[in-house]
Amino acid sequence: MGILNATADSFSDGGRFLDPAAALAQGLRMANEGADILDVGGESTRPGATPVPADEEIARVVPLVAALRARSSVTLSVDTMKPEVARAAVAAGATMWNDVTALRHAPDSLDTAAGLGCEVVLMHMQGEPGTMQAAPHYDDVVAEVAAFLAARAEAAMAAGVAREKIWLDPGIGFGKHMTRHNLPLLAGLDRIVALGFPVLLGASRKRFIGALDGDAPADARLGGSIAAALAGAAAGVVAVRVHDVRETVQALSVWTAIAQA
Ligand code: HH2
Repeated sequence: MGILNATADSFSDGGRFLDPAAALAQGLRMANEGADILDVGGESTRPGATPVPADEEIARVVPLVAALRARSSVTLSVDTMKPEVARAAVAAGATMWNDVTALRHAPDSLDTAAGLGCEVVLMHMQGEPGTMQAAPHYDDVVAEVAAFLAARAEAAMAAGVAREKIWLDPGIGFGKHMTRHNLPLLAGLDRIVALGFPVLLGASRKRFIGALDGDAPADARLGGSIAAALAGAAAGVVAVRVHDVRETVQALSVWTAIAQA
């Protein structure tokens, strides 16, 4: 899954793809590089990011989804917590709703997902985006994330989302201490996979990688991002959400070829 942020302030690529032509070109480039899914977002979720009103988010995301749909057969996902944005994106050609709040943000999130009939990614986050990194706490991070995701999958199915449409995501970096929580979660991914749903992993360029490498900035975290993607593949995740598609596809191809030899 290639990341396409039409935002001003995303932590790694903010501002680069706010221009519609640049965003379209980047999306087509990632599809050509081997992305099976493009995840289009119009609002950053990083701590301190400026909230984006729904109409502005729709104006950023929908023309981009429509333009990509017209030029490529790649699966399109919308990264939003707002049901009205998800509805507009699905009408424009998206078939997946990636929600970092696991359909908890709005009272009608669950019903909207059921009504749209699209695939949904339910991600774990402790707290709210603005404050989630202040003091995250877990007694057993893997068990607590797994229990949360299982409960959200149950809630989605109770609202009418089909079981086969549900994906789970441990939410690396969302209300998690950089190393004390993210690393055990990456080491315990097999227990999230064991819940029986396809799992998406988003570790690309995240801060824990910098924390393990002398505070390397976001644009110098490719090696660590690939290491995390391979750890995910080894644990059985179905997709990795990444900025650097070509390099990740190459790493996964080599890893798969070795595993099969
Ligand atoms: N991470 C980010 C955003 N959305 N969605 C899922 N399912 N999983 C993730 O790990 C995830 C996500 C944060 O990364 P990015 O989009 O690069 O930054 P920002 O939120 O600042 O736009």
